[in-house]
Amino acid sequence: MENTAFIALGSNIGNRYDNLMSAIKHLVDYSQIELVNYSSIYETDPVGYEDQDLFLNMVIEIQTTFSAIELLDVCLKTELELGRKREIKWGPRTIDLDILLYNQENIETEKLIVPHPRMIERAFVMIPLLETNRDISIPEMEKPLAAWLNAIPDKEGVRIWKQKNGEDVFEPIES
Ligand code: GSY
Repeated sequence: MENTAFIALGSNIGNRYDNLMSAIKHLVDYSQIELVNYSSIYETDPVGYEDQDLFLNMVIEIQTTFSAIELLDVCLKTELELGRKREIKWGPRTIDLDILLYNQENIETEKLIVPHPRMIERAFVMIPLLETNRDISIPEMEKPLAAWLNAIPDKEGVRIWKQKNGEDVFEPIES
């Protein structure tokens, strides 16, 4: 499959772990999507609207034959199928799927901006993203992503919850 994309997942309603795993299963049910790598799961303090429950966040790397816009539609459909209702902006959510990177492309349409415009400010995105690939870079940015992470202030709000390769191993899809 010719395209590589990184997707951030977050959940802070219901069984947060099941929501993350179900979202990944929904995505890989499409023959056009293959899971290549995934981060550990982190428990994170809410950013933006702070009076809400803690999130679980992670990042996955996929390969896909979908275009970026098709992938966005699949992500939105998955959010809806898992019961997400868009109510309060920045508020609690069953599942949130954000396309962070799509190849090394800069995409700017009404529906989708890639690289995700707020990703480099968010420790809950950058820490799992860099776990999947330490050398990752963003199109047209001189510094590697790891250098941006150093500048983010709220890293203590992101704590490991389930380590990918620890004793408490998890696998989103059975191999
Ligand atoms: O942008 C994703 C939804 N979201 C999150 C999140 O996933 N994690 C944390 N820690 N805070 C958040 N605020 C929003 S909005």
